[in-house]
Amino acid sequence: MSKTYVAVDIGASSGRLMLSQIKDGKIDLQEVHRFNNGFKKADGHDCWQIDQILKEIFTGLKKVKQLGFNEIVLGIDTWAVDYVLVGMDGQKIQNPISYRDARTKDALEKLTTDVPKSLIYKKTGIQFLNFNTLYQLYTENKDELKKTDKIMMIPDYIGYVLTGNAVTEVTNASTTQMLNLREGLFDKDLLKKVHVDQNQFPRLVESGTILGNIRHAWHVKYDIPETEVITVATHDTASAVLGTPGIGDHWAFLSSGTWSLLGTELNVPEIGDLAFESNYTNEWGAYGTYRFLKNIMGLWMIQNVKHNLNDQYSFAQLAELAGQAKPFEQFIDVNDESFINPENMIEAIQTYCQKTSQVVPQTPGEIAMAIYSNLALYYANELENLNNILGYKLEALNIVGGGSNVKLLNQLTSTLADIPIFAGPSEATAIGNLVVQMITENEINNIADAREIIRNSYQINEFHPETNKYGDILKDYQDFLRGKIKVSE
Ligand code: LFR
Repeated sequence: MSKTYVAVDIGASSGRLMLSQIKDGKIDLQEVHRFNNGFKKADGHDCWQIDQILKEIFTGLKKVKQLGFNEIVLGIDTWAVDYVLVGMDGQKIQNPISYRDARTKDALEKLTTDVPKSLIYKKTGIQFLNFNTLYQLYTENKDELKKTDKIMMIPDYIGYVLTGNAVTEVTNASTTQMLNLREGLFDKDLLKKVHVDQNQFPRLVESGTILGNIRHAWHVKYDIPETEVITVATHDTASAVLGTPGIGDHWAFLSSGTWSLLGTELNVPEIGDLAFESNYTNEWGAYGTYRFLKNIMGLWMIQNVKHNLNDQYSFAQLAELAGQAKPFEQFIDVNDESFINPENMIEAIQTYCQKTSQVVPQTPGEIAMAIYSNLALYYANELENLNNILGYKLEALNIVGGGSNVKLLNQLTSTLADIPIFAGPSEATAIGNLVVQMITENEINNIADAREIIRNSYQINEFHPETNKYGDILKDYQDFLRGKIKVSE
């Protein structure tokens, strides 16, 4: 009988506790608890409700115990780049501010007038996103930073509250854009630039390190199982890629959730000129790998549209309505800044189309189709980019995460990018979190075996290109992105 494992997997829009055991050589997965997540305005900033998140974790753990499990292993993964400032008294100084908050709007530009982008890229290999921890810390109040004993990334902070032990796990720490690739440590010059001392970050650890047991006080207070916490690949995207059952060496992944993370796994970082110019990232992975990828706006757009429509349609209904609308009625650069955190996503899309003198989508179906068809175009364009940078052709695209269920999007992408798609599992992030726990506990040998087990445990749906379906639409879109098709401001 295998041990009982629980993944705490928290994304920007929801969190869940997934319980798992290995049964008959397969990964058995059961959702125990699910809750909403999101940021709220407080003191002029978009803040995560970290205490509420902790409460939900305890509620989930109590449910695990009620199901009859008295002893478990636990791993935590969340989104990246955000952090909690912890004071000398071991308590958080303030609620963590979301990476979508406007405070970092100009920070990237300001910091990189002093320190050249090419130098930062050579040191870190990380893509330039104005919300990277580097730029967030740059905007942080200097006095507040002085009062800070420890800076903890979100999943490390959760692990710290649970166990009392503090570490900085590398898959997530690499997204700070402050880790030096060559030295394997925080970069001294970049730390200096943001007035942070190396000791303010707890010690760096690899994924698959035992953190410790949950504190006795929490057992007493919440009636939860005996729990050993393992520091897994704490960045959700790192876990998602580990949970992706690709075959061979030349497969691409698309982790499709709030963000679309499109890329491939490498054993050596790729920081050449083309990678730099195309703003590709080399995030550190578990077991000596790198996630060579790009952030694409992703399902965030449709999540917001759903809210804007007062949640009267489910995601499945929106996809169905999209299927009844015409694709490619307008070109949208989905990574345009105006979609990062708009007041109203529908209006942001409509304004974009007006400004670029294109057809303005009106009905929910038209809006959803505008999003899906342009996401598919963007994916196809980036796959071509990836092939160019790598110098070889990626042979298949594995889509995981909630977005892997959107058949319309999968089919459009397969056809536009002319690539076979393997879709699933949708819970790859939780699964990636779990398999690192299982490898650490010696129940699975290594990640190659884990991926084979995942392949055998879940249904994977295939999509194949439809020939000659959309003519030169991808080329036209690429011209649009390059600004060749003039758009009026
Ligand atoms: C996905 C993700 C991305 C990261 C973004 C912000 O959930 O972790 O990898 O770039 O959120 O943290």
